[in-house]
Amino acid sequence: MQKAVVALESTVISHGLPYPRNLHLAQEMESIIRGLGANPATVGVIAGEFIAGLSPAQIEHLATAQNVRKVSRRDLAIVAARQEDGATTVATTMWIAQRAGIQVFATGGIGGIHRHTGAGVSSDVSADLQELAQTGVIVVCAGAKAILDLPATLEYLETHGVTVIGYGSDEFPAFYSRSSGLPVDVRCDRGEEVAAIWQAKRRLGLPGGLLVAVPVPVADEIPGAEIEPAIGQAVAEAAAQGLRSAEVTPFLLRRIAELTGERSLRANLALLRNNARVAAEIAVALAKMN
Ligand code: PSU
Ligand code: MN
Repeated sequence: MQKAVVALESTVISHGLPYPRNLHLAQEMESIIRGLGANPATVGVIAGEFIAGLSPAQIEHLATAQNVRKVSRRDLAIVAARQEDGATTVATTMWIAQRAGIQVFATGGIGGIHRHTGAGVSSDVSADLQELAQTGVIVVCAGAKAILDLPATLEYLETHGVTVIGYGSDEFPAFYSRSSGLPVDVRCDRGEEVAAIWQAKRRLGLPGGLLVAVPVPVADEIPGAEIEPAIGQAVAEAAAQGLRSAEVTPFLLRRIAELTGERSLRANLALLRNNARVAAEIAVALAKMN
């Protein structure tokens, strides 16, 4: 039997959570995965080298170092040529995981299409979406934050042939909240069901990833109506400051955490741990089938 492996991203460590919670969480996700019989492989860039399976010291470095570049697809060649360190997003973690032969990846929230603040449709579309369309990795997340335009994000995934699975859920979850009012394509309640859909997709020769959306645990949920004022304020501030490109998402995440305090941090940590568990279940089921 081939060994089950779960990839983990590092942008959430360097840019998504405050120190020292980021470091503890990264260590905890690895130990949850080990406890379920799979190997964790935290992904990142060290001195220009793409690594799937960072050492504890390398994880600590990315958790503490200042000014670590957030590496999306467009940044891969820059950090490689300049031998820089980097924290990988969902897009680049998928790309590196696939090169390393890893099929399952646990994260918190994926990037998506941002809400538009002025006239027209937002042109801020995360590279995560395009990566899901072309790179063959199962991504386990808690949906996407409602800082994004969730209907537009799901339309994009549909257009590009990305199957969206609700894990124990008929709805696409909205990160802090368990529901968004938007349906998923199919519901699965066990890792084996996800593994079967993945195997069928591969057998059919369909390219791209699979998105598995797991609602935040009930005890840590923040209902949409409670989180929405903070989201609205953060989105308005980002627009007023004229933020663009890679700085938008980290700004929104930090402002919402500031505006909602310890509670949003607790929800964020709880859903990351939960996603590590679900990803390990899927990876173990997949290893048994192979
Ligand atoms: N959403 C979250 N937490 C995160 C991110 C998104 O709730 O930490 C990070 C992930 O690494 C994701 C990236 O891949 O932000 C998306 O950034 P952008 O919107 O700039 O593509
Ligand atoms: Mn963006």
